[in-house]
Amino acid sequence: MADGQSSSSGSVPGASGKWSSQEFFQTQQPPQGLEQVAKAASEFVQRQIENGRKVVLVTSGGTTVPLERNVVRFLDNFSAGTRGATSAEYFLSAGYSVIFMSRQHSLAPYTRHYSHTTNPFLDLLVDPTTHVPSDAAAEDDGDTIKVMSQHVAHLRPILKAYHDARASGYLHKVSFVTVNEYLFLLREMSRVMQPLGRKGMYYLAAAVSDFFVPSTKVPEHKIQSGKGSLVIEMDQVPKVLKPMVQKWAPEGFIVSFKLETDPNLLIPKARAALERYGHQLVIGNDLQRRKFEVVFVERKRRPRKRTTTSDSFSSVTGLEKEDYKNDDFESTWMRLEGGGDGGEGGGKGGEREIEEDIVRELCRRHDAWIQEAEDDSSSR
Ligand code: PAZ
Repeated sequence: MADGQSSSSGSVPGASGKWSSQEFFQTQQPPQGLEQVAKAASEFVQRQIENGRKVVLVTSGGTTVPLERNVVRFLDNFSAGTRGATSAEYFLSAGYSVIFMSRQHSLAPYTRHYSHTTNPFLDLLVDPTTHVPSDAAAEDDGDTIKVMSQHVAHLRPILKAYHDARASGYLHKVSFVTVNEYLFLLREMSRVMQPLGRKGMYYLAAAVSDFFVPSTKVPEHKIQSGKGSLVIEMDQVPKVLKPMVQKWAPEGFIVSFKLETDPNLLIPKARAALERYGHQLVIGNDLQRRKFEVVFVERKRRPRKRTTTSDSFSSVTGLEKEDYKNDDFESTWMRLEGGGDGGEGGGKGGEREIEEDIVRELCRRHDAWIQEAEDDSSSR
């Protein structure tokens, strides 16, 4: 196949349950309004290029697999989008412009701190019927709703960063719901970012379904009960990292995430992904430990760039370097001291978040990646 993936066995796309990305994009329905979404993103990218800024595509949240075309039921996964939303904030602070491609209604940068489950916004507000007059912040002029004074210190910097991000024009949002929408959008956003060359980073933190139901097999109406158990046959979602690396974003700095529940699979699967797709980095994480422990798996650097991984990590606490056998790859664990769980919406005031360390290390690697190309062109 043109994209280098194994084809399905018959002439019918996906006949064996396996789809090449080419077959997928030729036969599945693109999301409505894709052209306009791509146009808006392209204009955003052009503005960032004019301003000389680096851009990162952050994918975030889970994808659904609808079981009916008039969708009543769908398969989903656990991801709330914490990793993506949190990382997007740190990328913005690090001077990146961000295309935040997330699952509709999942957590978003800044607003994530006041998720309805962990930190309901109404709980922060003064109840005008019981306000305490001695509390200056609680005085009610009948027109204004006040935030309780004990929450102001936490809210103020977040509110400022939120407004700064909106006013700056450095944050662009795109949303998806289904895995099909995600795949079409990923291809489109990658193409749109191509003109950035090495200044584009791709941070693929969304939890993407490995299986889907092709459009030809999705019933139009709600599946009826009464015939006993329901058997659903799903096909394998095409592996799009390979065409992404080779065609959609050939110069991009591509970081994928690998989630496992069996810790023994984490590094072997991450290495296999690097070998198969040839991108820059896989960040492995275990479902239960993902908020305080991740592992960077990457190819060993060539000798001419002798900023070793251990050097580049030296400023981060809780990191251990570990050469994984004597081969071409190395894995580096990153841990938050104390192993705290920041909760669904992220840390409460003062708690450290592992995304801060992840993003700092990625920025360093991305800069080296950009520099490498500049060195190459000046030595020619
Ligand atoms: O969204 P969240 O913060 O709850 O979880 C983040 C994550 C585990 C989905 C992410 O770190 C990740 O591993 N994404 C890739 C998952 C995968 O498809 O393997």
